[in-house]
Formats: sequence, structure tokens, C-alpha cells
Amino acid sequence: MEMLMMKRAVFVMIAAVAVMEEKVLADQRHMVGGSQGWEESVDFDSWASAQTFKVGDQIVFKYNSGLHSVVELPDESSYKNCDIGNAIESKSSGNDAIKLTKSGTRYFACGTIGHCSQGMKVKIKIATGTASSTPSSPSSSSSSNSHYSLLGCFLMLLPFYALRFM
Ligand SMILES: [Cu+2]
Repeated sequence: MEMLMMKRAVFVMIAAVAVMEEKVLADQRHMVGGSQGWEESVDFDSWASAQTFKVGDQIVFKYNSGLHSVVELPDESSYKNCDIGNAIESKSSGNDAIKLTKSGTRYFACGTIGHCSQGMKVKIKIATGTASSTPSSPSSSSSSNSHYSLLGCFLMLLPFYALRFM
């Protein structure tokens, strides 16, 4: 009876590790502004600084399409000055997913008059590979992937070692 429960516990631990690993490696979707979404009252600077954006991830803008929109601005100065007229892309469905296809910085703002200057804008800094990898080194993403897998194997073996001493 006890043995069965232990086996179950081990199985659950292995499953948890597998799920964790999946989460680390999979491309992520970032809901801009968190649960509040694309809204004037959100502090997008602090939202963005708590996120790690990497190539392959998506950012999703959810908002009331009658009130807001999403425009992408080409550079830092357009972003600072809220030059909506310089927009290189605009979306207005109310549920817009944008794929981060390469590293670098991208600038987004609301296209509604006055909203950008009220703070409805966000700067997305996209890292190459995972957070800890150094940009410009092409092998970095694969090496960090194998690092995670090694960690996963180690964690999977742990419960077996623990069982021996029970
Ligand atoms: Cu707006």
C-alpha cells in the first residue's frame, strides 16, 4: 500500500518536471498588460520589465476595439514623442497577436488620440534565445536548451535516489 503511494508520488513528480520543462522551452504568449489587458490604467513599463520576451514568443493585445487600437512605431524617438503618424503597422481587432520574429526592440502604442501620451505605450525588448544567453552567439540557444534538459534529467532521477533511503 505504502509502496504504491510512493510510486504514485514519484510519477507525479516526474510529470511535474516534464511540464515545467515544457513551459521553459515552449514559445510563450504574453498578454500585454496582464489580466487588465491593453488599457490606459496599466503601467506598461513595469509590466514589460517583469517579462522575458524571446524570439518565437507572441504578444497579445486585448482591448475594446471601439476605444483603442495598436500601432507599431519604427523607432525610439517616435515612441518617446508618440508620433502615431509614423506608424509602420496598425491593428484594431481588439484581440491582436503579434509574433516576435527577431531580436531587438519593438515599440507599440495606442492609436487613439491622446492615449499614447497618457502612457498607453509599451516597449518590447526581445532577447535572442532564452534570457541568460548572450546575443550574437548562434550556438547559445541550443546550449541553453540542453542545459535545461540536463536539469530535467537530474530532477527526474532525484525521487529514485530518495526512494532508496526510505
Ligand atoms: Cu487607447
